[in-house]
Amino acid sequence: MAFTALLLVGLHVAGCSDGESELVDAAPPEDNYRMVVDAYAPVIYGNANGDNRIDHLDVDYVKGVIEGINELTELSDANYDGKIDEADILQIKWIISGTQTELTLQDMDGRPVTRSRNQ
Ligand SMILES: [Ca+2]
Ligand SMILES: [Ca+2]
Repeated sequence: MAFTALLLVGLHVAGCSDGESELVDAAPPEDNYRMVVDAYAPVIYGNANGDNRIDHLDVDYVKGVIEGINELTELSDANYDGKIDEADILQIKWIISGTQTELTLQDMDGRPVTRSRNQ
């Protein structure tokens, strides 16, 4: 990941140094970097809306799932107990504040792995 990011920075510098950038039609380097970051972002249960951030929007999203307004997503089950309820909202709030005791995320093969805080 670090190598890819460095490569993108290198391309950006090379594109600007001659004044006539040949990368004009390509996506801006910031967007490329964002794509790289997103591709390597860990998949964490609690990122209910799937935007690679865990914040208050996920709390709102899970509330919507419970109320039947939002589509159920796999990552809405923040505590990975197979049901979506208030405990998932609590877990997301704990993740946001950094006080969660357990965190479930997907490994590189997409398998859920639950880690306790002390691991
Ligand atoms: Ca999110
Ligand atoms: Ca749950």
